[in-house]
Amino acid sequence: VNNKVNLQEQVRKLKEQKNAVILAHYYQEPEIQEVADFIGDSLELAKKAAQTTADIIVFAGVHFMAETAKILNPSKKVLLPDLKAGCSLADSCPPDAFRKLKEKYPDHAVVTYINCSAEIKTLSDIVCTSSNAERIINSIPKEKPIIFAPDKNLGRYLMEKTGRKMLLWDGACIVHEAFSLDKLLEVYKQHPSAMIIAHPESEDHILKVANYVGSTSGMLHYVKSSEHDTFIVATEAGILYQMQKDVPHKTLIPAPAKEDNTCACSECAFMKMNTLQKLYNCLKNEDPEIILEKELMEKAHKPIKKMMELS
Ligand code: CIZ
Ligand code: SF4
Repeated sequence: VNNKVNLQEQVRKLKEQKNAVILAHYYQEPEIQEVADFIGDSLELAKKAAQTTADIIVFAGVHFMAETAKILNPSKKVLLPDLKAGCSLADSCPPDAFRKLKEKYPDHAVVTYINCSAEIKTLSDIVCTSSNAERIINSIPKEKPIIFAPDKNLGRYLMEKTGRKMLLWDGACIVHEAFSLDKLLEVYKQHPSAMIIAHPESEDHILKVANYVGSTSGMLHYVKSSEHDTFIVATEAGILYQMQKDVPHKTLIPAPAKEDNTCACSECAFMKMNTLQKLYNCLKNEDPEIILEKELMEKAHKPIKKMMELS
């Protein structure tokens, strides 16, 4: 038998036996998305994690996402197929350095993008995702100064959108900073009727030429509801799988990366550390598991709960 189909069958069986739910991010490989109970962006998956009645959550995504699921479900077992599936953006904000910045500006409200470690979340007043960031920032009283971390590109974009000045942490995502403006414009020349759409983690010069800037779910919605039929997509290329399913007759072109990598587009290598085989293994062995200290979970839960209440 075909190994993939066989593995998928076994994953589905184990999932039933163990009352497990599989949450997969849009950036996961199609063969993982196919066995998932829910596919979504980080906000949608956090909401699913908060609602689930399963005993085990298998999180096919990166570490901070699985951590968030654990924080929302301290008594459940949360598994991540590969514990090394990290995030360059989360890593760009180490807790000690961030604590120092926070101490220097004690009067500032701390807003953190969900792409950060649980420890950074414990230092935050409120968490946001790219889908709700504007609303979260607007919820903070006008006179209150803000520290925004860790993504400087999203932070700069939000400053423009909200008119708020914010102190930005100097972090970024390698995947979203990999797009080449020159190459993007070359592709655009060949498809002059295309709409350029971009995730706000992308650099300013990319956002400036984009027709639409939005979160993962925002971009999916835009492409579905737009009357245009060609799109150049500046975000992680994994999104194209769901997007093409939504709009089978439209043309989707991944924005080209600066360096020619294997797909000439930008893929998150951390996300791709999860494989169908590792997913199967972790469900079978119930390992690797996300383990967090109780106190850390309680502290990190507060700013996530505040976000959930506002979104
Ligand atoms: O990790 C990411 O790059 C994103 C955009 C996640 C998400 O789903 O918001
Ligand atoms: Fe982190 Fe960027 Fe990968 Fe998202 S795409 S998980 S922000 S490294």
